[in-house]
Amino acid sequence: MRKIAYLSLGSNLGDREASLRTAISRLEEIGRPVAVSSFYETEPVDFRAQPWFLNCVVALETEKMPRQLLSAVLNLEHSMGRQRAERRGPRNIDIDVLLFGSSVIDLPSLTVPHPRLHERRFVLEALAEIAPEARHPVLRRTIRELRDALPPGQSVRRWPG
Ligand code: PH2
Ligand code: MG
Ligand code: MG
Repeated sequence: MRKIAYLSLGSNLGDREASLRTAISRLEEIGRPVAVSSFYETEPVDFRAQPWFLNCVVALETEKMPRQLLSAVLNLEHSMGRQRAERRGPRNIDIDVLLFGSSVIDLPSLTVPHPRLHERRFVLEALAEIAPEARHPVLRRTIRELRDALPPGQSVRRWPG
C-alpha cells in the first residue's frame, strides 16, 4: 500500500546544499518524492556547539513498510559517506523519518512520529510549508498549529537568505 512519509534532511558539514540535493535525488531510489520544501539555514538545537545546518523536508510516496524505509534511508546516508566525528556532532547528511502516514510506531530502532518533531522549528517551518494540514497522530494537532505554538527562538531562515 502506498503511504506518504515525511522525511527531515539536514547537513552541517561540507557542501551542505550539494548534500541535500544529492540526497533528494537519491530518494527516488526509495520512493517518489512528491513535495520538497525550501531549504532553510537553521541554528543547531540540542547540541548547540556545532555549525549551522541546512535543512529541508521531503514528502516521499513509498510502498515500503516503516522498517524497510528506515533501513533504506540509513543505507542512503551510508552510501553518501556519512561522516561524523561525535555522536550528536556535525554530519554531512542526516535523514530522519518524521511521519509515516498516520502511523504511530514505537520500536527500539524507530519512533514515529519523530519524538522531537513538535519542538523543533527547523522541522515545523519546513513541514508546514508542504503539509500544513497534516495531523500529528499522537498530539492530534496540525503541523501549522504545532508551528504556531512554538515558543520564540531557534533561528530558521529561508535559503538563500
Ligand atoms: N539535527 C540534530 C540536532 N540538532 N539542529 C538543526 N538546526 N538541524 C538539524 O538537522 C539538527 C539539529 C540531530 O540530528
Ligand atoms: Mg536527526
Ligand atoms: Mg538521524
